[in-house]
Amino acid sequence: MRSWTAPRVPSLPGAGTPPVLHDTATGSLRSPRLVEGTASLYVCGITPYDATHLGHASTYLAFDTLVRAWTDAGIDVAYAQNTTDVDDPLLERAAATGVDWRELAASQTDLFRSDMEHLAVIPPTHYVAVTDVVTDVARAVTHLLESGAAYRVPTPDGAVDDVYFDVRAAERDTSWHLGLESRLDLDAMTRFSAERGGDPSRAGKRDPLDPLLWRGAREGEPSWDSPVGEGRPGWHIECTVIAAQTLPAPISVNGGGSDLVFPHHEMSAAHGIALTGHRYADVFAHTGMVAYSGEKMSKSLGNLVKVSELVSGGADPRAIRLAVAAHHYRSDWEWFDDDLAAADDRLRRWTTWARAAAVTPVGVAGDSEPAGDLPSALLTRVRAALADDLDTPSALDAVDQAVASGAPATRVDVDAVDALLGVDLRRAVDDRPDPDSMSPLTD
Ligand code: 5CA
Ligand code: ZN
Repeated sequence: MRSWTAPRVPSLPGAGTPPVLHDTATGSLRSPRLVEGTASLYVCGITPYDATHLGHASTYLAFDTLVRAWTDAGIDVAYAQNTTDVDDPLLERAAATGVDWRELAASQTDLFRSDMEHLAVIPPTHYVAVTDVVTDVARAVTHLLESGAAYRVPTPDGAVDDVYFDVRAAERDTSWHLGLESRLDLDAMTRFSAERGGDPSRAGKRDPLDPLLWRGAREGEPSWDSPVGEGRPGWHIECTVIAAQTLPAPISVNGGGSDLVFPHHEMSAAHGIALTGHRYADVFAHTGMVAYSGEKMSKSLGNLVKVSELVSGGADPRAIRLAVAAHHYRSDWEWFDDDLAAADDRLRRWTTWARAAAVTPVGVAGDSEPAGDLPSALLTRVRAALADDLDTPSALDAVDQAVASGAPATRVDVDAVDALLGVDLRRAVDDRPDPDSMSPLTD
């Protein structure tokens, strides 16, 4: 599936340090392992039934910062992201609004692409829709049935079978165990399973926590003919299959919001080991939850601040990016409406400062280094902040201090803010790109 247009990323003198990241599975800071010099990243994508809100944006901006830091450290990055374009909440929204579910998914995915372009997010190498891998998921489910890691559960009327993953069999036959990734106790797992798409009380399961792998066809629901029978994929297996198809195992970093710690990433990891025999991911990284009006911002609650609405209301996307970067990616935080004005102030101060920099043509990543440039003190500070578990608040402080020092910006300073923080200071604040002149989405 097409992703979106990449922003221009200036190359910087010298090289950054690859970041250490907090790993949920060990509770410690770790340096993600690379495979043959390449860092691989899988980030769980949107379920496209409503527009990108600031919670999603903050998750994708955090991993964009990781991609930028890796690239600056001279590391090749392979990045995959899915879009859950067939799932219960999407189907429910489509039914409630009388829109075809495919059209709803396509239009919201398009809006997400344009939000990501506005926010200067580097696109994934592989952007994969679940509806494009249904047969591959069915084959994986067949494999799990054959190896004894999965079993069929008929619906109460016996009309169709669903297929479930057998967590106890996986614990017996692989190096995975419940809690390996989430480090939660059984009570918490059961609660989260019920709250986050699981069905611990479904009759006929071997264990309440066994997750759905394949949902047999129901009247009025989309379904595909497949080796495992007519139906559609369960949630966790979609990410396992897409990651296995696009990235080497183990993935260097498996990422998403902290609402995915359990069951989603625990079960993706279990499916991965059961399918490939390899550990699923080296580091499991999770972003904090963004709240609004006192509660987690979520499509199901409807307390959303949408990126597209902020932008169409006149917000400078760079200010949105700065407002998000003012929070550490791991903290839970609440969006307040005046956050944007504060970020806009900061952006104005920074662009005024940047005007002093020599505005000569800049190199882009892959070009040879601009001759004669050395890392500036600011670049060194920003690199050090990001190397320390993507500490964007400290990086913003470093820029604030450089701006306040009275010393003029150098070209390297301006490039550093652009390449590492995704904020291009060469454009004045009121110099908005004409939305109609934005480059078209490419394959
Ligand atoms: N399609 C699945 C993942 S396979 C999904 O969770 N979709 S989502 O649209 O609900 O969320 C997309 C991404 O945004 C996920 O990584 C999720 O963890 C993250 N996310 C959702 N809500 C918030 C929030 N309020 N704050 C921060 N991140 C969030
Ligand atoms: Zn996922």
